[in-house]
Amino acid sequence: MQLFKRLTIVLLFTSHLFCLNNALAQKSEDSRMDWWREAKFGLFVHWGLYAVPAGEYNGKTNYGEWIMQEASIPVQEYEKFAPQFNPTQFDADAWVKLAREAGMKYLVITSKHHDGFCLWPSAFGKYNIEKSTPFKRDILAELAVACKKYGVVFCLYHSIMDWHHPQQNKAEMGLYTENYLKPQLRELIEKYDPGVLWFDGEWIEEWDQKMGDELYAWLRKIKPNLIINNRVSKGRNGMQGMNKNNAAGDFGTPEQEILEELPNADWETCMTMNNHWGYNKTDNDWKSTHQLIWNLVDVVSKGGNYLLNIGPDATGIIPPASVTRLKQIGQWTKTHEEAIYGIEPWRSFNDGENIRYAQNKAGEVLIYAKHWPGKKLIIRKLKPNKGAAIRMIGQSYNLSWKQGTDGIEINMPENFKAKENEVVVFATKGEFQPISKSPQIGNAAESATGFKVITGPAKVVISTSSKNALIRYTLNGSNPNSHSPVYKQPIPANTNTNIKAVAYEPGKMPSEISTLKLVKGKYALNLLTKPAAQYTALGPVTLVDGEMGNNENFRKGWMGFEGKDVEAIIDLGAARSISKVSLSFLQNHGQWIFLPIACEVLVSDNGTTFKPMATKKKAAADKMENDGREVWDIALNTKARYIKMIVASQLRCPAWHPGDGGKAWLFMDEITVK
Ligand code: FHN
Repeated sequence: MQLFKRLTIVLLFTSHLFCLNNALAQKSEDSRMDWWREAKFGLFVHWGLYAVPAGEYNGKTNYGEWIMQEASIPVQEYEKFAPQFNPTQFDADAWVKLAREAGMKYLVITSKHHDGFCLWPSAFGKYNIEKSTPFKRDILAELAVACKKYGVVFCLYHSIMDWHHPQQNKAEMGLYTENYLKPQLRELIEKYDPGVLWFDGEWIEEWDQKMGDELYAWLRKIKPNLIINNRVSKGRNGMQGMNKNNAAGDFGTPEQEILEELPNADWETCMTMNNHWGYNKTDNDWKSTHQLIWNLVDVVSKGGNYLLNIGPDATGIIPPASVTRLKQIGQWTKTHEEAIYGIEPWRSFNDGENIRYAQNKAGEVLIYAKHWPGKKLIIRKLKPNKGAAIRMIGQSYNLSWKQGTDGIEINMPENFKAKENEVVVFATKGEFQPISKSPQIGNAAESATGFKVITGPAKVVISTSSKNALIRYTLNGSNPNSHSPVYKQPIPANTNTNIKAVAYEPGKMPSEISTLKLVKGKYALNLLTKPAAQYTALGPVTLVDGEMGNNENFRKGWMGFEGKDVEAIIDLGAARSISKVSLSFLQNHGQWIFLPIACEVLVSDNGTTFKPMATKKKAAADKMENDGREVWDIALNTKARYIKMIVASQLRCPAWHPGDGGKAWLFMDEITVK
């Protein structure tokens, strides 16, 4: 008996150790994750001293929670915000009720952001709500109580990076971790019992994977069922958020973007409603409720969670635009609960850009349409079982359907009037259908980016590798169908054209829709490097359309490339004399955007063999450099038809940057040729 008992203890301990080192590599069977996987939708709250300046400092108004760093505010200056932080309008019950009614089942609030200020009466240090502000109340305790009342799981964001603590430096990071970081984490767990610890700021050079993995194991010993994100250690692949190695963490953390594929791992996209995490009083660039609901659908169809952010102001008020959106989202989730909770990915998550699939525990396939489909909805990857009812979620309709030449046609109810921009959902039992291979429009580079810049008459080739496939296309952006023209020869074009094409292979469903946008620019530019999905602007034409990007809201008019060099070729159409080429770049240290370190320019007459002409170099980024646009003029004084530019990115954030080692962004805008 004794031996058996000892053996059991050893086995239990071993299995316990194993799960303590849970890496993100694949979805663990760990039941600890069940509530989180079921929850799907959470509220992120960025709140702290940065709400006092509300994004403004020295006349600039584009700051957020990074204001101390981006506006280079000395610690003693920034500490003066503490006695001004007195959020007397704060009402934890109202906040949590609003979140729950939006359909959110957990809440993650910044216990301590990078500025080091603590939103709870910590026994460690004085830089906290009780000892440094007139407010003194325990914000976290009030929220934890409200969360319990409404059945919302209380969770905490905690920054490893700390701009306030004097021991956060290479030499004393061990002391900072043992004497401050861990005692505060233990305090937070014991006082507030968070369901998730959401780490951030792990990119600093003072933190490494060994420290992160050890912290993960240490925390799991204190609270075995605690869930911890992958920013506790150093496995994250930049803003894409998933682990690229075996570093600890229970879920990946894509930020401001949604995975484009189905990963075999737990993940959660965090996103702002406007462009700032922390309160910014001038930022009214709000995503629509429709887009936010579609983001939620897009995420859950790929098995992820959606953590949507609010940035309350310094009085404790949630911006009205955020409240409106949360209430409108709640109106939708209330009638679509079965389409969000308790679902799993189906074998394919999409059918084009405006249809998503998922499946529920009853074995029905859910079909999500971004917009009201009109008389009928056409789907391709799912064929309902014979006689199977097609339900409309939240309504009491059973819809008829038939096999059409463009896919399965589901007939919408005659007398149902969907609201403008309403996501509609259907459910039925059925089987996956193999579909034809999508055609390629333009050359490989163009079909990868989805754009082609033209300066005049052009001919566009549509091709497919699948034999006896029929290609049908449209030129006005509408979806091709079985009545659209058949592709027979290259398509002539001489102006902005939105080409869409579908392939029809015998015995298969029509292919997914391929698109290529032809945009008329000053120069025929072939961008050989794919930009980040969320910084594509108008496509390559953005670089040659004469429109300057907006330095404040750099999502407008810039192309962003994360952690890679950029290559582009301009075709002048004929050999021309060229005095110089000018390229403009953006620098914004706070957003990890850096100038290039070099730009090499080559020329050619035939577009294949290029002769190096000039290179402009620049030392690696310097923290004292100003943010904003910089134009690089590179003299050529030559005659040629083609100009190739190879732009060498900073690639990684420099050692002095908080993002040290993290991927650096390169933002490009206008390229002009003189
Ligand atoms: O630097 C932080 C930022 O302030 C914000 O907290 C986001 C939200 O996850 N995380 C970091 C940027 O990646």
